[in-house]
Amino acid sequence: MTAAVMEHGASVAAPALQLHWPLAADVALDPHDLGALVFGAGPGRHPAGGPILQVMTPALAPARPWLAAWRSPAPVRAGRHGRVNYRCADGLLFGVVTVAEDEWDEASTQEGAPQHRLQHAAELAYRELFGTLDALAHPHLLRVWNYLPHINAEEGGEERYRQFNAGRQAAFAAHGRTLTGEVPAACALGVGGGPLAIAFLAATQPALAVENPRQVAAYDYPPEYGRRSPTFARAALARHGGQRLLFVSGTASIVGHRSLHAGDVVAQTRETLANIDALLAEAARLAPEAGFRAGDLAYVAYLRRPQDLPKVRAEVERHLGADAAIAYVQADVCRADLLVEIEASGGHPMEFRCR
Ligand code: 3EB
Repeated sequence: MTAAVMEHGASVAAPALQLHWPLAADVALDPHDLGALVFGAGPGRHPAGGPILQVMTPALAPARPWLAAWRSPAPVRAGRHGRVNYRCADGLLFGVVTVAEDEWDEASTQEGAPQHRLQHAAELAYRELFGTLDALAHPHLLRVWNYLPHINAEEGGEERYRQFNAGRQAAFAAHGRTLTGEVPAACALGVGGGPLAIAFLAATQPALAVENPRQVAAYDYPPEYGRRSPTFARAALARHGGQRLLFVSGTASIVGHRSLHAGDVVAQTRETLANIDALLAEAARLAPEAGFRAGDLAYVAYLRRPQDLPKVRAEVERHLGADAAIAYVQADVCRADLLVEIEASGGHPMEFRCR
């Protein structure tokens, strides 16, 4: 097992947000952790104490359960608001909300068919999320991790990812939030079961949304991808004390608004990495002093087919080097023709103990 600790910038003003990736011998938070996502742990392991999102996906590399924990050296305050379990410190708030699809919400606008259960669950989850941000005065949503059971399945005549988009957008609108422009970075992956599971990072200070010049903004996708557009930006650039943080959304083999290289996981991986490079160039244009470099980011790669791991890994290592901080998990991507999605974050110290 190797551990790499990378400091970005010689004089990062404390307190700085950090990312820790321990193997999950026990699924628990450090007292300084804001919260975590845990990948690859079985459904029987119920994490206790604090906002830990259990992502119901097999871990491919490392092939053991691991945590992505966001840590702040500042004193952490923990709490619950409605369905949201959260911790906050020094202007940042990490929260987790899950909604089982058999729950019903009277406050939902209930547009769409009643059998669109994931739409209602998404609207409820995001209403809870925004209610928490409003109540705790952390209005700026930076990054959202969305995990949807059976994302590509049809229900009530519509793909479940599309239902999710409708419910998410309805909640943004209900809370008076913009549907374009300054929207959060996000990812949306399909998992094998469990509730709709969402983790998020919000702040007292605003971030800057970053779009990819190679891609149509997701909120401008044409209607062929669903009756409501996805509400996310390609990346979010945030300032936290002396840190410049970059959250790169889940990125796939999409150019313009079209999926490219159907069936070819190697070409899809290359296109995805080209998209991330274009986004980093755009971030460098907006924040020239931040100096985000592809080789310095922390990555998670989601593979639809576990057997693609050697091919994807070879492309990634050719592009980022063999020492890149990247973990691989199995998950379904939000379009049925996509085989891989890669997300990243940068600008924070990280400790990567996953090899
Ligand atoms: C895409 O670019 C691929 O619905 O929140 C990537 C990141 C994707 C976030 C979301 C979806 C989402 O459209 C899928």
